[in-house]
Amino acid sequence: MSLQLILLSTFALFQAATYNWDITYVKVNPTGTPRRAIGVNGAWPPPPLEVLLNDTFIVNVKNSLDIPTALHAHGLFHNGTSYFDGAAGITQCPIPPGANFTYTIPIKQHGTYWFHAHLMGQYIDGLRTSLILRPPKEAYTYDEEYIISLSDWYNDEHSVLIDQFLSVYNPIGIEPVPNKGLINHKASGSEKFKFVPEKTYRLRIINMSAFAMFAFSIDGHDLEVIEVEGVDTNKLTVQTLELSAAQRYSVLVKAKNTTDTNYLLHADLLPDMFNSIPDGLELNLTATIQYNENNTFGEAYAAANPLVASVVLNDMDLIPLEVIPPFKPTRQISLEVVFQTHEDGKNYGTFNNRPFELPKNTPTVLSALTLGDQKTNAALYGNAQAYILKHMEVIELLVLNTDGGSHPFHLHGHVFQVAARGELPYNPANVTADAANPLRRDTVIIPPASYVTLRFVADNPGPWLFHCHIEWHLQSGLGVTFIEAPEAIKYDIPQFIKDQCTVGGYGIEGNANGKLGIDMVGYIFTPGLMQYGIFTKGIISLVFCIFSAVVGIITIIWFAYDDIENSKQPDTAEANVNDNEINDTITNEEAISPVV
Ligand SMILES: *[C@@H]1O[C@H](CO)[C@@H](O)[C@H](O)[C@H]1NC(C)=O
Ligand SMILES: *[C@@H]1O[C@H](CO)[C@@H](O)[C@H](O)[C@H]1NC(C)=O
Ligand SMILES: *[C@@H]1O[C@H](CO)[C@@H](O)[C@H](O)[C@H]1NC(C)=O
Ligand SMILES: *[C@@H]1O[C@H](CO)[C@@H](O)[C@H](O)[C@H]1NC(C)=O
Ligand SMILES: *[C@@H]1O[C@H](CO)[C@@H](O)[C@H](O)[C@H]1NC(C)=O
Ligand SMILES: *[C@@H]1O[C@H](CO)[C@@H](O)[C@H](O)[C@H]1NC(C)=O
Ligand SMILES: *[C@@H]1O[C@H](CO)[C@@H](O)[C@H](O)[C@H]1NC(C)=O
Ligand SMILES: *[C@@H]1O[C@H](CO)[C@@H](O)[C@H](O)[C@H]1NC(C)=O
Ligand SMILES: [Cu+2]
Repeated sequence: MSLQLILLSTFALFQAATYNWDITYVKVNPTGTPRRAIGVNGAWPPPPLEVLLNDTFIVNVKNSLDIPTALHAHGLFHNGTSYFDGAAGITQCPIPPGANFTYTIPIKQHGTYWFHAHLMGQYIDGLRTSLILRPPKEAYTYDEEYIISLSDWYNDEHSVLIDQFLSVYNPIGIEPVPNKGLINHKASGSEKFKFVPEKTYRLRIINMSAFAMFAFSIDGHDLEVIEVEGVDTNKLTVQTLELSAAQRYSVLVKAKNTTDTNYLLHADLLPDMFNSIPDGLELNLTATIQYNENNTFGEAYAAANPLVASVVLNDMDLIPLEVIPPFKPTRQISLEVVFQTHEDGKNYGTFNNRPFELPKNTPTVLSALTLGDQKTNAALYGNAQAYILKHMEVIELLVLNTDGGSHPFHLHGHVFQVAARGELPYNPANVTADAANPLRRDTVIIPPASYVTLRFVADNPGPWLFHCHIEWHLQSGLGVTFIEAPEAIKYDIPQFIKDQCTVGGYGIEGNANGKLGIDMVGYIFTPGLMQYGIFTKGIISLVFCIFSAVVGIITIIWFAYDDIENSKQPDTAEANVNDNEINDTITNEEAISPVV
């Protein structure tokens, strides 16, 4: 029996939830201003996704855009298959226009997740939807369920906004402010959730925004939190939840016993981070909790306005149902959030002054697999800002936010324990991290002038991003890559992924520069980085740079001379080769600009 047959018959033992996604441009108008969005199979919003625990989640992607793309299942561990994490440039190459890519993801988790583009801020253009993973039996019983997705919406396309944002004309890094907020991809006031008296509803609230932060509440109703990002928790009753980009909660809501009145559901955009509030941006979004189609909002609404007396969730109070005592860290990594203007006049968001960028050539996962005994040399991963983790090391990330804004940080491939959170200055002597069973989640908000300590075990070999989920900040460099246990990576990358790298002009082996060994000659680092010196052998590399520059100049002169010689006898074949090279360079540069 061939290997393929064996694989097929093994797969047959499991069910698969298969989705065919043709990624296309679609004309949409959710807010009164028509624009082009990125949708699926000619429609927008993309369909919601659902998979049963232990089934295989399969998405057959066909890229019908004129730009590359990639898709990320947010919050999934991809244990043993990190090349399906969808982080373009890190775990795969971008899917070239016209190409197909099949994500095959065995589902070992349950809860509320989402699926979104992970390249160049494309999800801002609408390529985002819910992903619900269902266990055979939920931890709590309820009658019905609604998914409530909250997102921000811009009248311009991401490419326009990114150019404005990462520009010398924006040296202090003012982020584009959304034009509208949407509830379930619809304008405020349009969405209705029908409630039947006495029933219990599970609301799965997903913040899919690129920038805005929301406060969520329902007039006259308490929210009983039961899940945070795939982790079931003890019930905790609150009236308001604040969600930052990429965060999710499930709450149980008990319906009233009469149909006298309808209620408003609120998702208020918190404008603290907005530099200014554009005309027409309604901050307080609403939807209807509809008990009675003939009634509007009665006295109960005014009396029960949660803004009067509201308990806001402190996520640190959530206690996971599955008890995991605090991990004992064996290594601390300290990451300080710094926004500053760099040598090229642009404002970069960084950890420890080092802006993250995609590798210029070979994607990180293929470097980790092919660098041999150099795979633990962090410098060879270029501006991916690699930290090499040893297998089973217990990591404590100390994240210091000295910035004036809140940032939601997301770790791929894990949930982390939130051991402590507090105001700066950080003083280890007065940090109390004593919860017996600390909060676990995959995206955490760090308020201005605060720190958090996050703990996880390096038990998932592969390259994993840790980044700010405010899309603008990731674009400007606020991320690092953990190369987790590169020596323990067991898999081989499927051939079609390597083929797509080749088509896109990327390398399939060696360092971020696409060269074997430690040769980083010619690699262009992010402006401003040189002064911090990530190379221990910086001076040697500088000498090599100068050497290669000189060689480069000589080569150009030599080729120019050669061309003059050739132009006497035109050679069509060679001209074609040159054309291709030029095209490759263009595709490459577009795809590797400092965006994910
Ligand atoms: C899922 O698979 C695991 C191990 O493969 C097994 O222990 C578990 O019972 C399965 N769960 C369901 C719901 O099938
Ligand atoms: C991509 O998949 C579609 C089916 O979804 C198929 O028709 C098409 O030929 C495939 N394209 C390539 C380049 O393989
Ligand atoms: C969603 O996240 C964004 C970005 O952090 C935030 O501004 C917005 O208020 C959040 N929405 C909700 C409903 O929490
Ligand atoms: C309906 O709910 C209200 C408030 O929760 C309670 O006072 C009342 O007794 C309930 N009525 C019935 C018929 O259950
Ligand atoms: C919008 O909601 C915020 C709280 O989320 C509240 O402080 C403010 O008064 C509301 N604004 C309006 C116009 O209702
Ligand atoms: C709403 O009004 C319509 C027409 O008067 C009626 O048929 C319907 O039953 C009413 N619905 C409720 C929930 O009372
Ligand atoms: C923590 O330590 C600092 C000194 O760095 C001190 O000023 C502060 O009061 C301490 N905070 C608490 C809560 O003890
Ligand atoms: C990954 O799988 C290994 C081996 O089964 C297991 O020990 C580890 O806990 C898993 N890690 C995650 C994050 O799922
Ligand atoms: Cu941020």
